[in-house]
Amino acid sequence: MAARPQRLVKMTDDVSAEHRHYRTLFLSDIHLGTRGCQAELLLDFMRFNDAETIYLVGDIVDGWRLRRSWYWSQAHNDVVQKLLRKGRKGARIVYLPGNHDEFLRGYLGTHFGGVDVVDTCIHETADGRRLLIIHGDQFDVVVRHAKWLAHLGDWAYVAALNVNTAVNKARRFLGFPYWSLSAWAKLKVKNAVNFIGAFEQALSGEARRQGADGVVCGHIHHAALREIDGIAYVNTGDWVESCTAVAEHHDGRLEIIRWTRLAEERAGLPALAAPRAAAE
Ligand SMILES: [Mn+2]
Repeated sequence: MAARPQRLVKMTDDVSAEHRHYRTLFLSDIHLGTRGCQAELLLDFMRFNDAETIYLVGDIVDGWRLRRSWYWSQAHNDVVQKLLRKGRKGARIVYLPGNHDEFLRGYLGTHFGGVDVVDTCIHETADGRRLLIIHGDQFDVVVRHAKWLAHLGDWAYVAALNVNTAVNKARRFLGFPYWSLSAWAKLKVKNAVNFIGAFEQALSGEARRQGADGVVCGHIHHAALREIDGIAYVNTGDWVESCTAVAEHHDGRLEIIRWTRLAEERAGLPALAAPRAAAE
């Protein structure tokens, strides 16, 4: 769990306006359809950043709120258009639904508008590492009961994964919103750090179980790039508060990009309003 510094860790506060082309871009937790979504900043990011492959690692559209309060501005439209345009211009786009865009889980294995929809997949980096790509909500119950499960072993772990899916299916059927472990944990501030640690352990553990060298996930709105017990743990962060993405360079190096260009440009003006996410 202790993060030991490694060459891959580099945080970029990108204030230059030069165009970058990466091998891969990983984005998650954009929450289009909510007021909290920083669509303008994301548009600006997409203007200056391209990649051969773009992974949308879940919670891109906020489908739960889509049924309650629905917020869709021109900028939200533009984000979708810009992504699709990148697809038309040759970028491979892979969409891995999360809990807020779970409605897309009904389309797993399909391909529409140049976008592949899958539950999880393995990405191979230019330097030959195999990374498990997954949103992460699949582990909410595992994380909540981490201690218990450690005692009970593998079958309980698998059972917990199934319970997580079943509970949220039932809640959806009954018209309740997704029960968010992380929102619940954040309410209990003292537990928040424990919660993030447990999430990171669960996800890197899953990568190891699947024989991967690392994991790229989202869900907890907390960008990270470090090694946990020999497994690369990569979290793409979000476009509600932190405005982060993860990029793979052409040599396989991974990097967290914190997109602050517009914010810098607007320096002197009041800080960009960044409403806090209600849930992951
Ligand atoms: Mn999520």
